[in-house]
Parts: sequence; C-alpha cells; structure tokens
Amino acid sequence: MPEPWWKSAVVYQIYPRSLLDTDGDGVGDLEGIRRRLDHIAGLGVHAVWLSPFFRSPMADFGYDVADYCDVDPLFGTLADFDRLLAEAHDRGLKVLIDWVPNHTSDQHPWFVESRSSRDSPKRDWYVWRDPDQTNNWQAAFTGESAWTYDERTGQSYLHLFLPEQPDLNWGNPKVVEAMHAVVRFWLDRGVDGFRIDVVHALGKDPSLPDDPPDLATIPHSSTHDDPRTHPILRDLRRLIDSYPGERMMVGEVFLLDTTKVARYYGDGDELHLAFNFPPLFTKWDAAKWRRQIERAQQHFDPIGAWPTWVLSNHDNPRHRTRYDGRLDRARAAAVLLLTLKGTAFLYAGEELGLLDAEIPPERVVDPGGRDGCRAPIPWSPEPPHGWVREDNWLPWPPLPDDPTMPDLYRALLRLRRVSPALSLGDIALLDSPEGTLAYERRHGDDRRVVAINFTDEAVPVDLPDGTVDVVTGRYEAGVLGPSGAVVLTTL
Ligand code: TEU
Repeated sequence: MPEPWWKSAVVYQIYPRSLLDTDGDGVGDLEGIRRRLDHIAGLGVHAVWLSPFFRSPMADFGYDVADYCDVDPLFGTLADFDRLLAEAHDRGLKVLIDWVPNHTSDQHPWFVESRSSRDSPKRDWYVWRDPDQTNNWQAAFTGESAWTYDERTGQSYLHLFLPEQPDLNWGNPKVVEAMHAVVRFWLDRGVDGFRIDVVHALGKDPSLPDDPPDLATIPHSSTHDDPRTHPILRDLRRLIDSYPGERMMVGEVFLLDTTKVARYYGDGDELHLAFNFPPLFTKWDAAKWRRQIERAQQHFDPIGAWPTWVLSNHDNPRHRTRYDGRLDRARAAAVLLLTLKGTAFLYAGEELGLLDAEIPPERVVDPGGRDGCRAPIPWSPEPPHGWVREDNWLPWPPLPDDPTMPDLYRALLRLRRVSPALSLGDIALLDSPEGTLAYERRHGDDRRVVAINFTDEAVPVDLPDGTVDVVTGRYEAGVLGPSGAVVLTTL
C-alpha cells in the first residue's frame, strides 16, 4: 500500500494577514493567497496550511473565533475560500485549515449565551467557577491569572490565553457534538485536513488542580497534559478517517518535551502528525541538533509515529533571525529541514530568506510580542512590494538579500520528490567531526548522505563517495566550507 501523502509532504504555512493584500486595506486576504498559488506550487511543496481566516474580533488576530463556519470580511467570503480551495487542488496542492477548538472568542454566540446567566443552557459549555474555587493557572501572553471575573453572574471563567479567548468545556458532550459539526462542515467543503491549535489542552480535570509551585509562573497552556485529551482525539480521528481521500490532522502539541509529544499519536489512532517544538527552540549547534534527532528516533520510531520538523512559524522569531540573522546559516538550515526524516513545515517567506521586521514600540499590535515574524511579505524589490499600499498593518521586514534563496528551496523540494530515501527513508546518524552533523537517509537502493557544518571554519568531513545533489557554501575534496551543507547520492 502506498504511504499516505502527508508523510512525504512539505507543508507551506500561510498567515493570511501577511501573505498579500489585494483590496487595499493593508491586511492580506484570501484573494492574495490565490494570486500567490503559482509561486507556492512552483516551489514544489505539497500542501498549504492557512492560519485562521474565520470571523473574529481579532483580539488574537483570528485565534479568537466568533464563527467557525464563515470567513471574516477582512479576508473575503466563503465563495473566495471555495475558489482558493479549487484552484489549489487544480495545482495539486492539499489545503489544511487551522481549527481552534480549545477556546472561542468572547464574542462567539455560544459564549455570549453562556455568560448571560448561571442557568443558561450553554453555561456549562465553558468553564465557570465561583471566585474562591479558581486555581493558580497562568494565562499566556499576559502573565496574569487564567481566570477573569464576570460581574453579571458573579463567577469567573477560564481562559488559558487572553480574557477574550474563553476555554470551551470539552467535558460537555454538547460541545463535542457542536465542534464535530464544525469539522464536518469543512471536510464536506473539501479541505484535506486541519492544523489543530493547542490540541493538548482540550481535556481538563474537572477538579482543576493547582499547578505545582515550580510551574505556577509558566503559562498553563505550555504544561497542560491531561489524559482526558486522548479519548477526544480518538473520536476526532475516527471522524476524520471516515472521510475518503486521506484527510488528516496535525496537532499543535505545545509541550516542550518530545516524550510527551509522542503520546499524542496514540496507537496510531490519535493525531496523524504532531508538531515537535524542541528543535525549533534548539540553538544552531551540531551537538544539540544531533540530540534532537536522536530523541525523535527514540520516541517516534518505536511507536510507528511519523516525525515532523519546523523551524519557523507565526509564533516565534524566524529561524534566520534566531540564527543571528545569518544567510549562510539560513541556507544550511534549509538543507537540514528538508532532508530530515519526517513531514516538514515551511513558514511563508522563509523561501526568500526573510528576517523578522523590527517593530517600533508605537507599531506593536500583538499582546504576545510576535509581530516581527508576521510582517507583510515583500514579493518584489520596489515599493509597495506587490502589495497595494506601502503602509500595512505591520511594517516591512528587511528586503530579501539573496535572490537565489527560492532556487535553493526549489532544488531541495525537487530532490525530495524524486528521492524515496529523502521523502520516506530511514535515518541513521553518522560519525562526523565536532561541530558537524552527518546522516544517511536510505530507502531500498536509494541512499543519500547529508552533512551540515555548524561552525565558521572549513572542516574535513570524510563522507562516502558520491555525486553532489545540492550544496550550500563549499564542498571540495571532502572539505565542507564554513556553515555549509551538502547532500550526496551514494552507492
Ligand atoms: O499557540 C499556542 C501556544 O502555546 C503559543 O502561543 C505559545 O504560548 C506562545 O507562542 C509562547 O510565546 C497557538 C497559536 O499558534 C497562537 O498563535 C495563538 O495565539 C494561541 O494558540 C491561542 O490560540
């Protein structure tokens, strides 16, 4: 049986506000995404993931959903979405959408009804407690309590994120039913799957125990790991797998521990894929990366879970920025990301080698300090860089400084497509000198060797004989140049 598409896939994440504006309001839109489809398909990726474009008051720029089944007018209409989906499919691109099931907006009609009175039929759709029955959980972004007191009914509601993002109560079967209907709505429309926001936080212990004192200063959403989430995921898996065409879900398991992340694959009956974030928080250091790869082998392989790799997304500084802004490292990192064993996720703009924008204090809009990586993407050198206006919801990042960067991504993606070893093969770490990382990918007769030099010196790497598929920096006479990377076909 052929492997499902999402195993060999590379997914391109789009933050709709930032890709391209076409109606001149200074915010990207669905039509802008449609107009970039040729570029995206031309890179050779297999799928796109769209961050939320649903109706929202935008307290968290769309991660506060007021209607799961409609498009926010800022981004367009449902008809625009259908057209985008059809045109993506025409180009062979799968489309994943971002489903935010842990919380709604405080403007969602469910919450409006829930907060209206203690006997509202939707009261128990959210988590309400008397003020003296709350706990010490901390909300993300604000560093304050995860509970907000609501005067009207004299009780407090739980929100692991902003007060504008009340947590749903997944212990209530009515919530499960309503949220399954949302999933069906989009599957019926033809989406290929979901990126699921903070999926590890869905299950909650109704006794809401305090966090231990050593964790009480960390946002609870980064430590929450309740066993009640697993049956919720098994139900979702059954629902999604009941649809034809290999629909899938990739969960944002924001737990900074690969051992814990692996559990969200269940026995192959929970998430199809889970983000594993520790590598994203790993420095540009060969020994540290080696350890991350070992941990993935150790925790995912034995249970048949397929790994994922991501260097940048809409919540963190772009990896080039994290790697001291260095282009040579960004080029080598592209080789690393696209040759590891697992599904890879790109963040729009990384194929241009983008850095974060510098945001002056008066332009800050995100309560979580994440504006820099969400800056509008400059698609051409001359202002307004393919956009309608020069001034948009966020300032521009520095303009791309290496016009060959997209060629490198295209070359790597082409190579992945023709190489069973790179797309689906096993990985074996090889011995290599300090400051370098080398591994072999193998599938049947196809064998590729990859080496990355994390140092600023040329290093002799002693790789097996082979022909060079891709190189960044220099590779000559067995010596890998400073911050260089090479992929070889070996016999
Ligand atoms: O992120 C969840 C999450 O845990 C991160 O926001 C994390 O707390 C943060 O990056 C630490 O700095 C998801 C979305 O990706 C994010 O954009 C949303 O703001 C959040 O959920 C709430 O929906």
